[in-house]
Amino acid sequence: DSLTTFIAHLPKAELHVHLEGCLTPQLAQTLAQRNNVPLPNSVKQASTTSSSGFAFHDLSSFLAVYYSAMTVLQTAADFHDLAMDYLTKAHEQNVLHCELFFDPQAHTSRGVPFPTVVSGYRSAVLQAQRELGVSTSLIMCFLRDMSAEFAMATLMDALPFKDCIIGVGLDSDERGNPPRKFAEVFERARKEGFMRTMHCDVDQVGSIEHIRQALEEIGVDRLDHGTNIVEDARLVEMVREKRIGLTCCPISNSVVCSDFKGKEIMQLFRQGARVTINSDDPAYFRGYANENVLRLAREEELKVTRKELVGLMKNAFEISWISSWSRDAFL
Ligand code: ES4
Ligand code: ZN
Repeated sequence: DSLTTFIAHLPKAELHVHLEGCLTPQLAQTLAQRNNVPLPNSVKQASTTSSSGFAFHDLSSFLAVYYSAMTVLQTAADFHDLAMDYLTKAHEQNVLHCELFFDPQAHTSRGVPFPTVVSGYRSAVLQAQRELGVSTSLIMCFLRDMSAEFAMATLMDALPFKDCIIGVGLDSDERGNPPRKFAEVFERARKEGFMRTMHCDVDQVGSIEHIRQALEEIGVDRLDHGTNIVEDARLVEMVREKRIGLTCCPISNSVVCSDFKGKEIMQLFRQGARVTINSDDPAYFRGYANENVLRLAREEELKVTRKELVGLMKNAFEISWISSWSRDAFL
């Protein structure tokens, strides 16, 4: 219909996609064969179910499947192919700019060297720019359920790769792993010139305290999810005033949270907070950029207008970490 067409044609930016979350069961199968490694059970299951998707029902079961499937990633060529697979789909959906999360510790902890991961991803970034015209940069996430020491060592590994890694983030299991645990790592990252963001999802921890720490103690440049900030007028005023962006993910939320959070997203947007719509782990939640925008736009009671859809996408370009010169070209 005309709404679908409108969204498909809208120029988009993606600021919250995990590269490892772009691994489809099909690609996992190809890589397992190519590398002669056993097919992880999670992938076997995904390929035999009638819906041909990974099986999980909440964040912990999602993360278990997510980490087990990525063991098929072994060589720089694998990381390259994974990123190209996603960037090709993004390009088909008129995504002009991507900032892609990746989880190096999920690979280095099983013996894949850091430079193998980043050099594979980097060659895809360059190829996408060259062949598809998609501008792309990488955001390195620390796994918050691992130690701060491991995160710091990973930050040191990243220093030679500042040409393609634009910032750092924090993801994985939030329970018991507050932003404060990584204060020193994020301070060093700031001094090294990296932009900084963190996953903060009230549904995982039951309180707004992690959002507060990320904003007030760490001083992040962006918040990933963070939608429940809507409950705290003082923090909403802070993100508005400091123009701190929120990267929200409707379809992901509909699986791992109580709700897709459309009401909160639109309330924040209408209050002038820089909210954006993103796809998180598209191969797992089975929704790319267009599907996530459509999920929000289709919700009758939210009464989202086309002008507001343009505004949401404009926010994404505005809070992106591309140079202000290229940003002006997009806007
Ligand atoms: C993630 Cl949905 C989600 N939550 C936390 N960490 C993640 N890493 C990849 N997807
Ligand atoms: Zn995420």
